[in-house]
Amino acid sequence: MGTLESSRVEVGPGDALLIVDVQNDFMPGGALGVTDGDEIVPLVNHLVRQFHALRLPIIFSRDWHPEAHCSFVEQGGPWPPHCVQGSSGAQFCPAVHVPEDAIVVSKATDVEEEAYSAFQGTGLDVLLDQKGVSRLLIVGLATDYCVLASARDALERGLEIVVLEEGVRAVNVRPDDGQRALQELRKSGAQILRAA
Ligand code: VGL
Ligand code: ZN
Repeated sequence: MGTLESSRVEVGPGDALLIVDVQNDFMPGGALGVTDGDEIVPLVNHLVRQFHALRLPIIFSRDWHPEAHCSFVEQGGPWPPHCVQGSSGAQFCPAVHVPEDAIVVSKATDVEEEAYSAFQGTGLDVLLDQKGVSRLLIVGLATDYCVLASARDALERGLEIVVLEEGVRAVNVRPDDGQRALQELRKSGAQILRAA
């Protein structure tokens, strides 16, 4: 057992850490840069170190699109091309520590299907089940898309959810999309915590 200094959450067996899409293209200056997305990196690294020391599962999701993915503007989708498989923009932000034994889950890999959730088509639910995970701590990018969709899916699958507010940032196509996403998750039973 250990306490996360940053939030006074007690973590132990049954807990896992899900880090959503901390990829270059979602960092400021990236193809789909999230404002202040880089500010979450110190907290992410702190959590990674702590979960690693406790030998608890650490999952990194990544947006992993084929070229000409349906979500790209040229294909009629809403987004500029981003996170194309194998590109530098799709790499994890180099400032983020990815342990060798971390589990990497790739999503939205089908050219004709958008997938914001780390559970969509990845088998993540089975994997968490096998590892006896009952609660997921979620941080990453972006609050209003992939964090929201992943947390929703986790709640639907009966997992407990903790989202650390300092560990997420939003795209905010509408200015308060991020806050709305957290509000929805709170109403659905997720714990939304601020650092102490
Ligand atoms: C995401 C928009 C498009 C995300 C992915 O990771 O939140 N947002 N693709
Ligand atoms: Zn995407």
